[in-house]
Amino acid sequence: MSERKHDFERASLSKVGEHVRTGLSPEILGRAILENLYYLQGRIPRVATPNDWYMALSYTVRDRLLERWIRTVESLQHNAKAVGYLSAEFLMGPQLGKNLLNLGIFEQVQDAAAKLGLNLQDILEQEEEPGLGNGGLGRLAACYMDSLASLEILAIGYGIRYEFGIFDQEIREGWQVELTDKWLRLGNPWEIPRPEIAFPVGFGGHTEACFDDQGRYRVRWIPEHVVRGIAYDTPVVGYRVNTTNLLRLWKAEAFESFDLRAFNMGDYYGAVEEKVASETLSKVLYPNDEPVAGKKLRLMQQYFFVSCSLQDMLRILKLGGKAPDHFPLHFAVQLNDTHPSIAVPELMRLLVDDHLMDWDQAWQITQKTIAYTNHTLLPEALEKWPVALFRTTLPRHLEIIYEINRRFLDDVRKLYPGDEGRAARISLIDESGERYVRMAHLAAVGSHAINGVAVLHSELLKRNALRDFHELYPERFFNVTNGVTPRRWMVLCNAGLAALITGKIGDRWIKREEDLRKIEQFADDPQFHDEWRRVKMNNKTTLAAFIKERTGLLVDPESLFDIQVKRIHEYKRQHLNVLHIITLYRRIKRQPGLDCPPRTVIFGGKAAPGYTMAKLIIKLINSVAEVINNDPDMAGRLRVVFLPDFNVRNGQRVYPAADLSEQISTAGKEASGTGNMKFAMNGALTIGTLDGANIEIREEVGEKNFFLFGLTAEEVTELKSKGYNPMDYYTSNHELREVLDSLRSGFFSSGDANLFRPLVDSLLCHDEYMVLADYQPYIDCQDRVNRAFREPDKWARMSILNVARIGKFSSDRSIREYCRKIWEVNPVRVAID
Ligand code: NBG
Repeated sequence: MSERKHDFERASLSKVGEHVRTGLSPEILGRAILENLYYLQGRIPRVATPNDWYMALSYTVRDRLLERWIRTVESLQHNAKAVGYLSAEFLMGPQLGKNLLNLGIFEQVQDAAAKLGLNLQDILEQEEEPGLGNGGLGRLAACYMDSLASLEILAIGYGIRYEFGIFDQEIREGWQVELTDKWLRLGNPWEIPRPEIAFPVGFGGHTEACFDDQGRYRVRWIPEHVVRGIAYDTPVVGYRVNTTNLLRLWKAEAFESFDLRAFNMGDYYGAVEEKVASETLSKVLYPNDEPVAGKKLRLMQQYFFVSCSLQDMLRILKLGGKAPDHFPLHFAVQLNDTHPSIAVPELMRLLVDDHLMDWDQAWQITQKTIAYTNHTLLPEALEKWPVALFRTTLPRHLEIIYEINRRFLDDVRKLYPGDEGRAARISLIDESGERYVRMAHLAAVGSHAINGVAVLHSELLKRNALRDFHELYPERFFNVTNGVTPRRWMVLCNAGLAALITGKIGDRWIKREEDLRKIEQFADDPQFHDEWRRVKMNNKTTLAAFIKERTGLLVDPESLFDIQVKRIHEYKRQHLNVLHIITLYRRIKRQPGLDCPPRTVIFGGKAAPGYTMAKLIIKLINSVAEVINNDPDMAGRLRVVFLPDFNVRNGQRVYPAADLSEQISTAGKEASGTGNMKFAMNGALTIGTLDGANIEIREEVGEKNFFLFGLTAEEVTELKSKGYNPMDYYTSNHELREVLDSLRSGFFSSGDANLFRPLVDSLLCHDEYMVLADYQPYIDCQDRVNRAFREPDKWARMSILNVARIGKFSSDRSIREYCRKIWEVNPVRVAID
């Protein structure tokens, strides 16, 4: 009936021409914007605010996504196999520009806006980006959503609709100050709330065992309280295809608007408190880089979104008339790190307790369905939850975990009789002191596939963190090197470069990354060099203006833009970069005629609020900047900038303007990195260590086109085991000693000799990340950079070759690998009649 009505509407509409909700001509778009302004914002143009226009335009674009979206969801319900991507973070970035690009209506909308006297660029600026992630991991999930849709793979991204995303960063007197991110304040035109798609999620309470009337052993969980997860859906349209997938984020609400029982007893406020407590669940994103302590709310968040998501997949299965044992035929569930690994016992619980399936069958289904991606080797970041906390929060899940573990350890002991050391190491429960549930082990047992995110990382995973698992199940281990979407990270953020490339080789490269190779033939073409440099200069000029606006500092676009943007962390070694800056500063002071190109060193990145050392590194950068930028001897030679509030939007301004990309983590510590790929895609040359995906980038672009320095991962381990003494480097390296002494003397802190003491002491006493060992090789490598920058043709050639050979790092390639190696899903063409 509703189908017929739909058809009727279409037929009648086609007679009158374009529909105001779907038409794509500038005239119709313009009319649609005005209608939405009036009917959805309740405004007329004369009094409309910039946000009103942004909302009106966004609804206009969303209207144009809806038919594609509805058709895609239909395909899902017809049981084509889909990916369920479970991630506690989705760092989606601004949506409007990306949707215009993927729909192919950028120009039309620009025209329509112009006819209304509006500037599209200003409207784009208006959007508050959904910062529902910390950094690489969350942004990876967003790039994967873009590629999944663009490759016509059906997928649902499942996560949490945090009311407050990652904090906004301000710099006051050189220190980071965190401000709450109120991204929903002015409304979010992209999401559609689905109050009827809601699931109960229990917490606490106890379990009761019994035998049912057929004599089967059953367990009932009686939770102490129950919250409700409501779906909020955002469409994710692929590039120039119909496929429009779902990003389904869960918001927590109280189960009833208020507890009637409490209300009747006169405890109105008690009932409201319950409501408030339930809603706290999806209030705020936890910043990472803090030791994963027993934060109960965080565990509750993880269980909350995982339970809703699995219940939702079971619902979709049922809609298609399929029994729960069809789960792995219709969904490939990917765990983005261990944050969603509670999915293993939760799927078991749903199948065994709710659907009355027997254990063995449920276990088979669980393992066939789930796969796990590891994103870090840092021991302090490997999640573990105190057993005691688990017992009070998720008592039934703890029982299930114990049962999984009992069976698992039985198998292990059969294979390695008498090897109790191994059993203790591999157990899901860490019993060496206070007892903990090891979430990575839980994810590994419950999955049919385990992967790292770059070749080196996957190897180290097998060799160290999951060694025992690898010995047991070598066939479960894979590597899928990360990638980033060229739509956002080239076409959208670097229109000049994209136009230049497309002018030479056509635009197929936007979907077929291997096509980029075709620009290699222009690597020695002087005219192409000129155009290439002109694009870069334009981007640098734009960034310079932005730096002026945000920091008040004037920087010269002719200087070498040397950029490090990423989370602030000791292993990423922003402080090594600072040691180079101070070295350069001292050299120029000592020898004013020193021949080196002018440099602007730019930093950006947030520090976790509880990570004192990272915050001190931000202060250090700003203090050094203060001295250098105010020293007349440095004019035209050296500038240092800390660009506050690095996020997706600012990233789009930064990557296209870089000459040099700093990827200088201690080898073996950065799982992959993805900023490294974004820089290279935009023609920056990398100075980097053999870490994460740097290794593969260097392999692809050619070692001559990459500035390599530093210890290898093996050398790091070896040096550590031999006994690393940072003091040796301090005493034997005169220049390094002076640099560190200048920090200790208070020279960069207005005479306060104590300010940077914790940092210098940590370098001299432990130097966990081997900054001092890599200091001299880094400085020497920077000298090579200086020499190369002096030869513009050589530099342009290297830059062109970086872009021409970077195709591998498109997230389309990563997603194709996941589809083939792990998910066994195929593209489905979504038809629109
Ligand atoms: C991060 C790694 C990065 C990697 C991204 C995406 C976590 C836990 N890990 O190196 O540090 O690029 O994940 O895989 O955020």
